[in-house]
Amino acid sequence: MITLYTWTTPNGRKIPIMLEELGIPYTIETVNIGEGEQFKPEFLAISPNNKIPAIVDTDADGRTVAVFESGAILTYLAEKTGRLLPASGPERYKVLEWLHWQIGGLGPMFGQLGFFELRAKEKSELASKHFLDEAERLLGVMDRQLAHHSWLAGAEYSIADIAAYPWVMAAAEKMRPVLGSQLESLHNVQRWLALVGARPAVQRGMALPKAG
Ligand SMILES: N[C@@H](CCC(=O)N[C@@H](CS)C(=O)NCC(=O)O)C(=O)O
Repeated sequence: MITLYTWTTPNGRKIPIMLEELGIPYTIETVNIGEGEQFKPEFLAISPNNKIPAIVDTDADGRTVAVFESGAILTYLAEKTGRLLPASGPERYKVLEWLHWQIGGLGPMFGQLGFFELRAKEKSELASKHFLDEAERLLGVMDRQLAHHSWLAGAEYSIADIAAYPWVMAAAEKMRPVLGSQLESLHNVQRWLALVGARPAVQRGMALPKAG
């Protein structure tokens, strides 16, 4: 049985989407990062970088595997089930490329843009411009990739799509005042958003975890 430690943020929603897609049993433990629950010693024992998401997978003999970092968790679950990540060959590395592109680029840059544009009490024109330019560049890269491929990493739906979707939705919703007009002009990203968003597992996963 898998226990998922997560919260209502883009990184936090990737793993519920994956687990819903896989249809394997799991339970959710919420970690309210607004209340500092990510610093509790019992959570740090699983996720020493004090960030969600994390999982603990316990097998029938009581042996446990704990994994933190959303990209590592998606890869672990894909390999455990043989789904959404090719086992070998060039297609595997296309999925890993776009997964790592999201983890190292899209997520951090959108996160920084959200901080400087929406949450920081002190405004910084330089920081806002820097992260807006980078967020727009990344969305342009994504649009060009999707001009030639149905899904982010190629012809098949994969963990790369699952990793990127909650972040692009955050750009379309919470970050709409800064990224909305560019996003609306990116027709390939719009097509992809509709395609991913139509999946029942994505709809269920995006509604998790329940914050209460
Ligand atoms: N690279 C990490 C990023 C995880 C992350 O930034 N999580 C945020 C929420 S979206 C968090 O837990 N923040 C709490 C903190 O920084 O104290 C991943 O992909 O899992």
